[in-house]
Amino acid sequence: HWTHEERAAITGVWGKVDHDCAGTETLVRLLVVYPWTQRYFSSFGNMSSVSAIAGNPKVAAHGKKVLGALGKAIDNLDNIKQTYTALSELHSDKLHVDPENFRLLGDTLIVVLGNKLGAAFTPEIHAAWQKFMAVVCAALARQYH
Ligand code: ZNH
Repeated sequence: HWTHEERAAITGVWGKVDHDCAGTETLVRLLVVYPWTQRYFSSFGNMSSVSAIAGNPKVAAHGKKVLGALGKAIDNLDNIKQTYTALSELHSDKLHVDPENFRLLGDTLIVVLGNKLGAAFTPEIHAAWQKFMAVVCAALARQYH
């Protein structure tokens, strides 16, 4: 269900950005802009200020992990649901993450990508990434019941 242009937009951006850096920045922004998301990361230590969050090594490591998982979705664009079955079960049954937060993370990542790429992040590329993140969110929310 992806057009050739959408595939090119998704993989093209992925090839251009530093994943670790984008992952860390996305998670920092999520935790700063939507502070209620911090409740899921009580084991991560100090999140008392923007600089504490930005300097928290566990936040950075987790941001990288999340982007690593997005890379798996990009490698399996035609099979995202199955790729995320176990991850969806984990977020539902063990982590109890409200799936609304997946959408917030997707929107935050898109802001970060837009910032990094500037004019190269065209409206068409933006639209393809919005569709991609919507599919990712749906796949992650799939095992909730
Ligand atoms: Zn998540 C974990 C992915 C979103 C919360 N995650 C995780 C992991 C991964 C992920 C890969 C790891 C797993 C293992 O270890 O096995 N996520 C992901 C993705 C996304 C997400 C892809 C989207 C896109 N998460 C999310 C959100 C939240 C979360 C939004 C909230 C807010 N996660 C989480 C937690 C955890 C995870 C809490 C656990 C951490 C620790 O370390 O403890």
